[in-house]
Amino acid sequence: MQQVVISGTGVFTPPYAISNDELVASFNAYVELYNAENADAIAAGTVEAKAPSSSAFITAASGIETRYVMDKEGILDPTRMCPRYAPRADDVPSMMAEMALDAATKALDMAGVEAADIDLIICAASNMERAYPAIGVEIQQVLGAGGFAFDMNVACSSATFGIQAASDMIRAGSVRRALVICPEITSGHLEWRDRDCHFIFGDVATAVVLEAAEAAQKPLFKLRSTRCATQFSNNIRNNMGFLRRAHDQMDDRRDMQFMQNGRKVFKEVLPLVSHHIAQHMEEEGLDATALKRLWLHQANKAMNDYIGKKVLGRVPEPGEQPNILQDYANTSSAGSIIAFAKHSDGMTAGDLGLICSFGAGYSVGSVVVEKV
Ligand code: CO8
Repeated sequence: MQQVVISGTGVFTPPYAISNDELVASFNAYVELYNAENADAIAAGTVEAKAPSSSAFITAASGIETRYVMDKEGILDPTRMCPRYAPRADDVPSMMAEMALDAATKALDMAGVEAADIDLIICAASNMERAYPAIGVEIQQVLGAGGFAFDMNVACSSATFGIQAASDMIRAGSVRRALVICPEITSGHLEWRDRDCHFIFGDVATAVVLEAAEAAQKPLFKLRSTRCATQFSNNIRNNMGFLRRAHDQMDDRRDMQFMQNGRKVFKEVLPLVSHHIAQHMEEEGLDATALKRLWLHQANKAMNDYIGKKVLGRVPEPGEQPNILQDYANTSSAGSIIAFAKHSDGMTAGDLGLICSFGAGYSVGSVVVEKV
């Protein structure tokens, strides 16, 4: 069996940032317009008035302070409340491929690997810009990579599930070098008119280079082991799909965007993740207290504080469980990888760390790495 290493990471950060204050100002302007337009129905009790959002609530409930997006104007326009992306001709790279190219180039540079030497690309994300051809195959082409590529969607756990799939193939010898890329355009499937969730997500792309250890010039981390688990739940759901037309449902329905029961997710996912990590450690014969760094999924600061304490058996020291959600918000599958890419310095050879994602499905993925 081949030993697998991570030798490069890359993060593409979109050009526009939206602060909580900017987001709330536009949301509240939208609410005023909505309530004025529906004043009669609200008075008659047939339509519910919308309540305003607040920056103080967002920061306290989530830890999020700002987010990056691919378009700011459309999102902040109270008469629109969603990004505006011009359709692209078939011979122009898609948005996901463009974002992926930036993150992948950075990761390849770090690894000292040529695109042509990559023989597997997994485009792992919580939504694909189109049904087919696979975005991964397009990325393979714009990057100039060899081998083969495919798309996979396990929502927030797409990156860790992608890392497990790629590393299993490297171990088995069917590929030598892989890129797991997570281009997340969450702004396209977030309901910006819903105050319960309008603040949660941001856009980004991440890339990770995985190689057979004997082929790697600049190994950063050995991959010790991976574990994936799923358990069906409707508490995070998006019903947008190709059967819409057949269902005679072409209208602007709420369930065609991201929906969640945040409180239930909070309560149900925390024990699932804590148990998953404990079991992974036990099966590996590792004591979780030996973990020097936790790069957790970035959905909610309180969730991460809880998991960090549960795993280490104490409140993590500053830097042991780095968060990036204050700057990037929840970027679905990319969150734990941004934390890993930006906060893996200061570790010494032999130090262990854990990348862990969790989210819709439900899904949980964990990756134990050892600093080279
Ligand atoms: N401003 C002011 N008040 C608000 C707002 C707001 N924006 N929103 C809600 N409130 C009010 C509520 O109405 C409620 O009022 P009341 O008590 O009078 O009823 C009060 O604040 C408390 O509301 P909540 O109970 O909902 O607040 P919470 O403390 O639970 O915080 C969170 C809400 C932050 C959403 C929290 O529940 C949470 O983080 N839950 C976990 C979420 C999570 O991890 N989800 C995973 C989703 S990510 C994923 O799986 C990927 C999916 C694919 C990507 C999709 C991309 C678009």
